[in-house]
Amino acid sequence: MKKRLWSVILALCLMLSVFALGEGAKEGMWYEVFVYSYSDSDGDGIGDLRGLISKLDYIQYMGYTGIWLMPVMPSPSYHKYDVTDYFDIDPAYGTLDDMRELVSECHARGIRVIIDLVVNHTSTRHKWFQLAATSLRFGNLTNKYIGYYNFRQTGGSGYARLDNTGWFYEEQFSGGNMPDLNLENPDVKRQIEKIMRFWLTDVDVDGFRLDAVTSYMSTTAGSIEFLSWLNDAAKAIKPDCYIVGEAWTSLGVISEYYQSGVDSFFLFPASQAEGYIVTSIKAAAPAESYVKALLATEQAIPEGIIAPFLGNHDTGRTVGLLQARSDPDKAKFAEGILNMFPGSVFTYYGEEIGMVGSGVDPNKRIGMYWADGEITTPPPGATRTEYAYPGVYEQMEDENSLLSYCRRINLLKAANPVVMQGRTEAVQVEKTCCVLRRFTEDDECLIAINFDRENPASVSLTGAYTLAGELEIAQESASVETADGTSLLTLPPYGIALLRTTEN
Ligand SMILES: [Ca+2]
Ligand SMILES: [Ca+2]
Repeated sequence: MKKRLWSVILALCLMLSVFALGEGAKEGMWYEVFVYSYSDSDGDGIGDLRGLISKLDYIQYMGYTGIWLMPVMPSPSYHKYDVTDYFDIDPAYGTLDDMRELVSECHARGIRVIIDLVVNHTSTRHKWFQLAATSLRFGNLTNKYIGYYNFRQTGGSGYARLDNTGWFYEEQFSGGNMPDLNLENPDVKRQIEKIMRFWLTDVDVDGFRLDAVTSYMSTTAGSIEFLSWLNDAAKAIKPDCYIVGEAWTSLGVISEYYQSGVDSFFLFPASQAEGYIVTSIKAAAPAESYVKALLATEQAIPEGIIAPFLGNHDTGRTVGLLQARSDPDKAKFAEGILNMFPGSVFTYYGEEIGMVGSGVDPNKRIGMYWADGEITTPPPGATRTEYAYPGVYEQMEDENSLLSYCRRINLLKAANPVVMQGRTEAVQVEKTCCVLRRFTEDDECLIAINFDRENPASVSLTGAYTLAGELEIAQESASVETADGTSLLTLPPYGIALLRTTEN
């Protein structure tokens, strides 16, 4: 009897702690999952929700606190960015009940779930477009669905002809059979609100990733206005939901988008080969380059959650960006310094094991490599499926693997949330080494980074500090020695350390 009571109390405590983790701060370690390529539960060659559910223990083990699912709604394409029904799950992925179970299994593990919400356009096969097109073909201009899209009788850039008619429809993503919705139409807005309510309440997701927000309207101001409306509508339904927008543009324009009140916009200028992270690693004065980019980002985004990432389903992967196919240390260090940006860092599935992929889109979205006998099938059109590093299970066994390093990053940040929630002040910046102060109103720490991959770095700091955590590349540790109110920090090559004042 007593034993059972204890286990009930223990279970309650566990539930409360998980609840506390999922609540409050929206900053976290996010993991982007392409369901198609992640894990296939029934052997039909297509990854699915039940496959993903079976891998949640792994995602939790890695320390990710949230997952972003690329579109899961019914769609004729493998990538599903052209939706035919906003209130269901694509049958290849499973059912709404599978989705509800996925969300509840995530929540039980302290993992939040956001889904791709694609409302700039629909599929041409969506019933709204089909009904509008049929009416136009019969010369009936009164059908209300015609107003859901932007039809006109002249062609031009961004317009496609409606087959066998003199009508053209707006299509910003040409050739994809993806007609743009008329987001100024109040009926369309009512539909979007209904869609958000369904996923936030009925399915209990924790927010959305908004696709292609710069294509919403013809001007930035127009898109921002629409985003403000969308954000208010979503937060009225679920006040703590998290929304992140895809504005693939410059820091200056991204900064304008934050005026909408949307929590985050992906920090595209940090990503890819020309982005802050990769260019800093390659720069002659890497620490200076990194700190400059970090401070400029915070200045441009004084409020709102920064959302840095290295690559996603539309870009090359980190190992390719860095030419690090046989240079795991460089790949680790890139993940390390990316994660020393504040905010919500997004990691694309497979980045944690150093997957490669470039060229045509399907190559960037190939199957997750779990083990030699368990490689998820690539999507149609993939021309290269090769893997530079071992699979998940092998890397889990290896303390020095990229996977183990990525896991240590997440654990370090979970133990020191100020890294995610704080803002930055440069304490010392030299050519290849920097010390940053990361602070919130009630917490602070120092982040020290050695960008030199050959030589250790030594830094003298005023005050007594202790090592609060570190990310070491090859089992070489940082050390701090304090005497007479001064601390001498030694960082190994590519070392990253967190320091706290000894009084804390
Ligand atoms: Ca399947
Ligand atoms: Ca549009």
